[in-house]
Amino acid sequence: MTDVSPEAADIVVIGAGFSGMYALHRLGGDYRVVCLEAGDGVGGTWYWNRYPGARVDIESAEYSYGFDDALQQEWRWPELFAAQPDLERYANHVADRFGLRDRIRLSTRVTRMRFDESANLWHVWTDRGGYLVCRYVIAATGSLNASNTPPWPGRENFAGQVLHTTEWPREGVDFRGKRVGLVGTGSSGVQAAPIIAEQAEHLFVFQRTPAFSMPSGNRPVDPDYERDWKANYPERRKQMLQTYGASLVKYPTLSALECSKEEQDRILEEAWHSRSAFQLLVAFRDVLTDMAANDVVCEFVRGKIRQIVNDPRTAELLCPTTYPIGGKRLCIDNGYYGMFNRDNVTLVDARAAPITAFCEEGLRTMETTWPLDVIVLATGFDALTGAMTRIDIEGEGGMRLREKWQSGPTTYLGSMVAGFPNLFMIHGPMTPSAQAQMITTGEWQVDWTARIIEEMTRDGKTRIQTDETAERWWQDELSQVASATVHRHADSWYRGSNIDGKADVFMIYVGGFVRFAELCNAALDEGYRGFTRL
Ligand code: NA7
Repeated sequence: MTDVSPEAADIVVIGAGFSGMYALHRLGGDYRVVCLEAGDGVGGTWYWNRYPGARVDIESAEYSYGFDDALQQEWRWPELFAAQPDLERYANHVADRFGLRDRIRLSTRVTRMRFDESANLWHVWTDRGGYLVCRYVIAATGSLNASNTPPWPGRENFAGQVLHTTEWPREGVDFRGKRVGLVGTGSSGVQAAPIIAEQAEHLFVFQRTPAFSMPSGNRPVDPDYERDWKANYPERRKQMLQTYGASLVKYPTLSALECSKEEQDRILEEAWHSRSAFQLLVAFRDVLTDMAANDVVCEFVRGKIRQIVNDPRTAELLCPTTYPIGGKRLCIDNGYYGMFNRDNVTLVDARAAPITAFCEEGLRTMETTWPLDVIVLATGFDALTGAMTRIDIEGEGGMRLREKWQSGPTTYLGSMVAGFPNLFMIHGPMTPSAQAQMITTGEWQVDWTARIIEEMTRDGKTRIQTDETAERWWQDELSQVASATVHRHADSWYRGSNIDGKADVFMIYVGGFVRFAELCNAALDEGYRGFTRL
C-alpha cells in the first residue's frame, strides 16, 4: 500500500476533543500514545463550532473535567454557560497544563485504517501521507462531528456567501447591512439567530421543524456560586455519576397526570427557570415515557411561546406540534423566541414550501425566491456514525465498517464492533451520548477503556474483540429501554432521520447513565462477558 516506513505507537487516539485529550492524559503515562486531530487546534466540538452564539447548553460547573481537583479548583468560568471562546481556551489550558501538546498531531486527518490480523495491530493512515502501526485505536471522534449540508443544487450560482455553523471562519463574519438566510432551527440555529439578528439588516429564519427551547438564564458567575461549587466538587462529581444524565437535577416522584393544573404549572414554571433542559424533561417522572404526560410539558412550552411572541401567526408556526418534547434535543436559548418580535426578523415556513435550490439571488423554495447576501446553514450533523463511517475502516477479513453499518450501527456497549478488534469508541453510537453530560461521561468511558487496555497488558494479551451475539444483546437492551420512551415518536438525529438515505435506527442508549455504567462494569467484572481476549 505504501513505501513509507510506519511509525510505531501503542495507542492511537483519534480526536483531540475533550474525550481524546483525557484519553491521552489517562494512558499517556504508561503507553506511547499519539493523538491525531483534523483541526489545527484542540477542543473538538468547541474548536469547530465557532458560530456566533455558540455556547454549551449545560452549566459549565458540570460540563468540565473532574479528573483533577487542582484543575477544577483553579479554573474560572466567566459565565454559567461558557461560550465557545472560553471552552476553546479551557481545552488549550488543559493541553498545556498536562503537557499533552507534544503528542497531539494537529491538522492530521485519519483517512483509512486496516487491522492486521496476523499481528493484531492497526495500521492508521492520515492525510499527511504517513501511517502509524499501533496495538489499540481509541476513536474519540465525537457524536456530532460530520456536518450535514443539504444536497440542494445551484450553490455555484449564488453570488453571496454560504456558511455552515460547524465550519465557521476564525475571523468571524460581518453581517451588518446584509440580508441573511439562516436554515435550521436546532440548537445551533437557535443560538446563532439572536446574535445575527442584532447585526443583520434582515434575518430570514427558514424553519422546517420548530424546536422546543427554554431560556438558559445565563449570567456571569457570581463569587458565591463559584465558591459553593469549588467547596463541593468531589462530592458533586460523584453524585453526577449516580444520575440518569450525569447532571444534577431534582428527580421527581410525581406523574404529570396525577397533578392538578395549578400544581403542574408550579412545577413546570420552576423547571422553566432551572437553567437545565434535563430538569424540564424530568419535571414529572413520566415526561419521557408517557405521551399524555409529555403533552402537558409541550403545552406549557407552547403557552410560553404564545406569551413571548407578539404576532400570533409567527407564534403558532414556532409551536412544535408534531413530536414529543425531548424527542429531539431540547434547546437552551438566549432570547430566541423574543427575537421574532424584532422588525428585521422573518420566520419562513420551510415545511410548507421546502427549499429546493440555491439560486443567483439566494434560496429558492417551492413557492418563491428569497434574495439573500449570506446563507447560514445550521443544518446539523450526520450524527453518531458519520465520524466513523467517513474513515475507510477495514477490519477482519476485509470487512468495511461503513458497509457493516449500512443498515444502522451495531456495537457492544457502544464501545466495540464485532469484526474490528482492538478498536474502541468513546461516545460512539449506542452510548448515552447527548442524553447525558458528555465531558463527565466521556471521562468515565475513557477510564473504563483504559481499564480494559491495562488489564490486557497485565494479562499478556494482544487482541480483544466482541462478537455478533454480544452486539445483538446490546441492540435488544437498547431497543427495550428505548421502546419504553417517547423517542420513537420523533424524527431526530438520534435515529438518523435528518440525513437522506440514512438507516432509520435509534442510536442512543436511553436507559440512563447509571444503568449503562453498571452494564459496562459488570461485563468486565464477570469475566469479560461479550468479549474475547487472546
Ligand atoms: P440539529 O439539531 O440536527 O438541527 C438541524 C436543523 O436543520 C433542524 O432544524 C433541521 O430540520 C434543519 N434542516 C436540516 N436539513 C434541512 C433542510 N434540507 N431544509 C430545511 N431545514 C433543514 O443540528 P444542530 O447543529 O442545531 O444541533 C446539533 C446538536 O448540537 C444539538 O442537538 C445539541 O446536542 C448540540 P428538521 O428538524 O430535520 O426538520
